[in-house]
Amino acid sequence: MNPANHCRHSPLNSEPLPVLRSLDVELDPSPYAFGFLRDSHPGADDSSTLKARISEDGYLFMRNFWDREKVQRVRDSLTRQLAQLGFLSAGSRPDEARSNGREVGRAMGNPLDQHDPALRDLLFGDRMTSFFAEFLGGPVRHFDFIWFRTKGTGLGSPIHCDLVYMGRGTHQLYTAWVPLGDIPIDLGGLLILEGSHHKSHELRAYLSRDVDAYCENHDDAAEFASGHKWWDGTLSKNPRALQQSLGGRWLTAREFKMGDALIFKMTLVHGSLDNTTDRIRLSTDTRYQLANDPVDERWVGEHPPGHTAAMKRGRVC
Ligand SMILES: O=C(O)CCC(=O)C(=O)O
Ligand SMILES: [Fe+2]
Repeated sequence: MNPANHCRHSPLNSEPLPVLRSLDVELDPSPYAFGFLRDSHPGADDSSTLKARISEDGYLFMRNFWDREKVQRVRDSLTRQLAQLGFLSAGSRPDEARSNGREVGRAMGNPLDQHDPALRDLLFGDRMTSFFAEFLGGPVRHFDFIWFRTKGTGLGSPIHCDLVYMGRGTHQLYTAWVPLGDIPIDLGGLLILEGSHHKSHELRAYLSRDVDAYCENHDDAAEFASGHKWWDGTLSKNPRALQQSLGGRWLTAREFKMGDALIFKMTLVHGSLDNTTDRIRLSTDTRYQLANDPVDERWVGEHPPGHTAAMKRGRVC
């Protein structure tokens, strides 16, 4: 590698940034194409300030939303599971989450325990529920399904908006992305495309889709209905080209910390940075809405059906 190419100086901050890639595509580090998330301050800010902030930014980045110790207990439980299930490098400390190269699995079919009490208490306990009750102005409910991200060395998540996976109930639904460990930039944290929640008109064809819907009058309808074929919800395979065409900067944090929470809207474009370390990036994402609003049936109940065949919907198109 050319050493001159290895690090770039971001004009936004004097610390050098490594070359950043998402989906193996090098991001443009210039100040009009890349930057950092801005902090919000729940507690200091009232709910009307937070509402104004989320309509402006599409997200709320809340540092120290929980005590580190509370999140550490969840991490301990999950890294213990990863060790027991044989995903960690022999002789390493579980807390390092050092991968032995075996892939843990994507959000669907991830082997970590959805019912872990410490995890559920963190994500669905009083702190989170009262935050959303205040923010949304009424009693709230959450989706029961928890999306685990256990990403070892390699590519980040596909670029997408959450709406295409969970838009069958209210669209006044929010994602909470929660780092379960400190996530320095080389471990591949979340990437958000600035201002993209204001681009719903440009993205209308994409946003009107549903990953479990298919055209029943097409030749391959039976394969879609059974789940043998599917559209995976990807908006773009090229984050650099998308940023150029849609505008806004790709935003992330130099380091997400245990205790932070990032809350964002269904129509905000996001993905994640590639993980260039040998450690597993651990995080979850979960969803919250007003309890009285309609809910997407795929994600609630004791065993949420998710993207199973029973949830496929055919229509003439
Ligand atoms: O953590 C990731 O890589 C993706 C997370 C995500 O898509 C989400 O929080 O909605
Ligand atoms: Fe997402």
